Formats: sequence, structure tokens, C-alpha cells
Amino acid sequence: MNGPKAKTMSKAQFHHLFLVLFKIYDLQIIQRILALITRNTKKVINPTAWVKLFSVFMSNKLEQKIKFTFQIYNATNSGYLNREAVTLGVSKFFAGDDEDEVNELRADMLEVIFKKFDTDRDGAISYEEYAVVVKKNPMLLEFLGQCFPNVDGMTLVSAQENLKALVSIKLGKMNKLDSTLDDVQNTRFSNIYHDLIKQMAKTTQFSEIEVQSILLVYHKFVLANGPKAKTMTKKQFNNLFLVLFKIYDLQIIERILSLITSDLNKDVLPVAWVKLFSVFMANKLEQKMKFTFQIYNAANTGYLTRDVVTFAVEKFFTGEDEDEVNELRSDMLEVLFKKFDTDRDGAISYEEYAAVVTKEPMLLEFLGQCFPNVDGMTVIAYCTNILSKINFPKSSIDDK
Ligand SMILES: [Ca+2]
Ligand SMILES: [Ca+2]
Repeated sequence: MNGPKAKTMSKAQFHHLFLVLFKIYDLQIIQRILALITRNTKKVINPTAWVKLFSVFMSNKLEQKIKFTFQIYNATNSGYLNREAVTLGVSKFFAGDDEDEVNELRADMLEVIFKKFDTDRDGAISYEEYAVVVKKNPMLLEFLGQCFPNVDGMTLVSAQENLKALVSIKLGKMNKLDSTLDDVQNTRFSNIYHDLIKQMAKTTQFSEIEVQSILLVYHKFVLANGPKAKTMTKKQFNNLFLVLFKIYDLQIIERILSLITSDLNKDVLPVAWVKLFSVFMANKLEQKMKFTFQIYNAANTGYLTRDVVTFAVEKFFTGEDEDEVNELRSDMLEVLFKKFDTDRDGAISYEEYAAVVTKEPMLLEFLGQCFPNVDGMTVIAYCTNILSKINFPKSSIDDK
């Protein structure tokens, strides 16, 4: 792309890739990653640095990830994260118009972090302190900002194939739906879903070809259930969340399911499946906020009470020292209520939640992840891509 004589990737291309593909938005962190994989951060990225980057990103070993992340945060190479470094990291977490409030939230967060990590209370977080905490609690790996892509390694490797699938979906180039389905099966697919495709293309943001791709994924799951099966099972649905969407909170999965289907005990119908993608791929913040609030507000009261928030916060921190864990949880509870319960009536209304998230979209999922860690089109492309590599036994799909 840089011309026929070009031998390296430019720095601008590298930055762009982080933003678009890896979904890492913090420019300081991008800069720091660059500094770790290449000697000269002012010039271009050579192929060796590029491979090194993937080797770290795709590492399965927690220890390697801990080392990498600490190096990113420890920009001064002192071996310690001092109060200054952590303050700088925390300063990115909260933003808002009310400066006093923002400063208070940041100061509270700083205390929470030091209480958790600076176990010898010397005022700095050493690598050893950081490593001990993260080994017990891997969720805290990136406590000062995201350093790893929001997609797993294999997804990155197949990114190019995904992009191809994505392009063919966008251009409507899928005249034959899928190479693993023969003509009879392709016709059968069209027969089953023809009306639904038309209907969903009218009622959702998707074009017919997009609905078709989404339903093709659904259909492949159905085929795996045997020749007479017509629906995707709940178990398949749950697994999909875990494996593909990387949403691990079973209560949240259950709640999402209850919002898209009327009968929780039955299978997942094709309409519910398309609806799910329609919400996941919504571009409008308002639609996302409504969905997320509904997920959190499992009792349908219209308010997130102290009980609800307490329950969600319990999942954030775990550990052996019960007193410490309880203290961290109650600190976090206070931070959240200070932030969201603006009229101080002891509950977070939808309006309060929406006002905060509109100003700071990063807080959308403040009580737990509800949206896939990859964007919608990537999910579809990804589904199409992996699933087209799974061949189902012919006998199971032949008879009608
Ligand atoms: Ca220390
Ligand atoms: Ca309130």
C-alpha cells in the first residue's frame, strides 16, 4: 500500500491498525508498545517488530502478559509504578464537566488501586506486587488501561480472511451462500428462511444479504442438531456467548436471552437470533444504553438499587483476604453511586445512567460486559468464516 518500492509499514499505518483492528485507543499505550517492539519509534515498523508484536499479543501465558503490561505501564523503566504513574493512568478513567467531582472520583480510584496493589505500603507498586495480585485475579491485568487487543489471537490471524468475508457480505457477493452447502442445501436454506429474511430486512437495520449471513450462521448450528432439528438449542446459544462473543457472565447471558425470547426454557428461534445481532450491532448509543440498562435492571423496576449494584460489584473483586475484598467492593460501590446517583435518592434511574453514559460512553457497561468484545460486522464475518470450515455429515442434512 505504500508503493511498489516500500519495504516497511509506516508509523501512521501502525497507529491506524491499533485503532481500527485492535481497538486500542490510548495513544500513550500505543506509543509505549511501539517503543517496546522497535528501537526507533520515529521511523517505520519493520517485519521483525511486527512478528514480535503478534508473539506477545497471542501469548497464552499469563506471566508473559504480566511482564509486557507492566513494561507498558512503567514508561520510566524504574521497575516501580509510583503515585505519579498511577495518577496519570487513572486520569484517563473519568471525564466530565464537574471538575471537583471528577477529581474526587479519580482520587478515590487511586486509593482503591494502591490499597489493592501496594501490599508493602511503601507508596509504589513493584513488579512483584503487581504480579502477585494479577496471578490471583487475572481480570486486573490491565488495571491502568488496555494493552491487549479486544479480540483473541486466532481472530487476529484470521482477520484477513474475516475482512474478505466482510467485504463479500457488504458487496452482496454471496450468490452461492456457502461453499460447504451444496446446491440442494442452498435451495433448502432459501426455502426455510425466505420470508423471514424479507421481514427482518424491513424491521432491522440489516439488508437482505446481511440477514441472510446472520441466519446462515444460525442454520449451521441447527444442522449440527440432526436432520429433523429446526432450532438452535439454549446450550449452543450459551456456548456461543462464551466462545465467540467472550461474554462470560452467565447471569448476563441469561438476561440477554430473556430480552430476545419470550420462553426461556425453549430453544432460541431464528427471529430472536437476528434480533440479538440487531442490538449487538446497533450504532446508536441510545439503543445500546437502553439494552444495557434493561440487562442490569433484571427486576424491571426501572431503577438500579443498592442491592443490584452491590451484587454486580461482588464480581469485580475476588481474593483470599475477605476483609480486603469487602473493603474494595464497598469503596467501588461508593464510587459508582457518587458518579451515577446524581439526585442522591439511593437508586440509579435510567435517566441518571443515560446522562452519565452520554457524556462518557466508556461507562456504558459499568456493571459488567453486555456487548461482544468485537464489533458486530466482525462477529458476523467471523461466524461465517469459521463455520464455513465446519463440514456437517451429509446424511444429517440431506433429507427434508
Ligand atoms: Ca510497594
Ligand atoms: Ca437517583
